[in-house]
Amino acid sequence: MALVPFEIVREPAAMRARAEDLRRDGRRLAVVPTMGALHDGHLSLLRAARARADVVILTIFVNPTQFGPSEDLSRYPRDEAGDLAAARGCGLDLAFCPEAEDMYPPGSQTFVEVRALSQPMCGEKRPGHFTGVATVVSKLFHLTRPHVAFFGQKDFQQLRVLQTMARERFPRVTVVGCPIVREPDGLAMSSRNAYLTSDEHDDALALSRGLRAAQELWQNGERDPERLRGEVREVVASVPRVTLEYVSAADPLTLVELGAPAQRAVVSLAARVGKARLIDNVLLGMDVKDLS
Ligand code: PAJ
Repeated sequence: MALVPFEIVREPAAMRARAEDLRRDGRRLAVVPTMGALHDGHLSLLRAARARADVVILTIFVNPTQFGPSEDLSRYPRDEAGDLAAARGCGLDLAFCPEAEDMYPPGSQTFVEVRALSQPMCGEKRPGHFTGVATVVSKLFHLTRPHVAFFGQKDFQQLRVLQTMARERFPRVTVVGCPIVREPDGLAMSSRNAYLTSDEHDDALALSRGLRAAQELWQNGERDPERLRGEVREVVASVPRVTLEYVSAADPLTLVELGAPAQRAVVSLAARVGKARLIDNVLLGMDVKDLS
């Protein structure tokens, strides 16, 4: 039995007031921030939240400040009714679905920047992206007042940026990283997979295949970061319609590229397939739940 009746909140001030009330009643609050177009990856976060809190809050907000001028903000998939139905099946208690003008009143000029972690990898290709992410999640934390927040390993750099922001600015919020949920064929689930034709979907399997090959090398004792990167590049290069943006083998805590063998690594990539920009990664020598 749910502790509170399901509700949808749209006004930021009403969200903050509701969260304060729930806290005063002694409830433990979990938040799962999303941009909607929910798939099983998002639902896995909701289930993890359900297991660790009294009240599960889902936020659905396509955050304009994390999209570059030539990116897919206007065509990002949206399906609020479908999202709410799927999320309620996972025990959602409250959905916060604000409007952009309410999250960013005209003239807004205060942003949150997590410096070093936002620079490499996707940060190089998407200038300002992680500042947009850190800014909106900071606003969402202020409004939903969570005890615990859930993010996916799928967006590994984002997870590290947000864990660092939380440690420095919201030390009482526990940020939990959850494993990547994949399609049965290996493709990491993503709202942007909706942009792929079925041929492109098949091409995109090269990404998870490349990462699996690197993981197998690691399991066989390979620790040379350049060999791990090379393996991924080679597998992905066998599918000409996949354009790699980068392959990285970095320290999972600092995201600094490894220059020498290490005891743990995150091997990540970004690639373009058709109209989609896809990312994926594999964590080697450690588990996502051990990051904080
Ligand atoms: P979005 O892409 O909707 O993802 C919301 C959350 O779901 C993120 O924490 C993401 O890592 C997680 N997720 C996505 N695909 C996943 C998969 N296959 N397996 C496990 N988790 C997965 O990430 C964002 O939105 C935004 O940047 C946000 C944090 C909401 C800020 O706007």
